[in-house]
Amino acid sequence: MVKEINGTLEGKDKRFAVVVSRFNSFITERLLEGALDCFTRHGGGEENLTVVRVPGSFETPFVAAKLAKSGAYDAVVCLGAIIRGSTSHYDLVASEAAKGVAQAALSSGVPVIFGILTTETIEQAVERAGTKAGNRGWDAIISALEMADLMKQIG
Ligand code: INI
Repeated sequence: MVKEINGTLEGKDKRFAVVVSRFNSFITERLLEGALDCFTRHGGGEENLTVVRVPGSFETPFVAAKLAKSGAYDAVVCLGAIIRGSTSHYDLVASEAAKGVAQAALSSGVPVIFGILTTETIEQAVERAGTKAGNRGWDAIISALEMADLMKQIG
């Protein structure tokens, strides 16, 4: 018989850190609301969730890596909103944020979840922050729950 390993979505006794960018806070605070709602509705205890605010998505990987390596968390969730403007800044911030979040997970051995929106317009960001396209903060916690349980099983 084929052996299959799947992560559950159980929040009880899971300890998560959520790194939230202040930049575009009108979006990122909605992502955080979705994340908190998802965590508690899957059995997570508020006392097991730590929110850390950073200036922008560019700073997120540095802080996420520190948190992941601290040994205090089963997963780190990164929330941010990178919205294209009229300069190349978007591409630089988005590229470093994505690479950095992946690197934080690989270097720490702890799941670090990419819940950072990268959108062409403010409207696209609003759609993904609790309106018609769901809430990526909620989705990020689902991924964290699954990955944290998977790591427990794999060891
Ligand atoms: N940070 C974001 O999180 N989203 C953005 O859309 C953004 N743009 O477009 O500029 C952004 N820039 C700030 C950046 O993350 C750093 O905080 C800043 O460059 C200081 O290092």
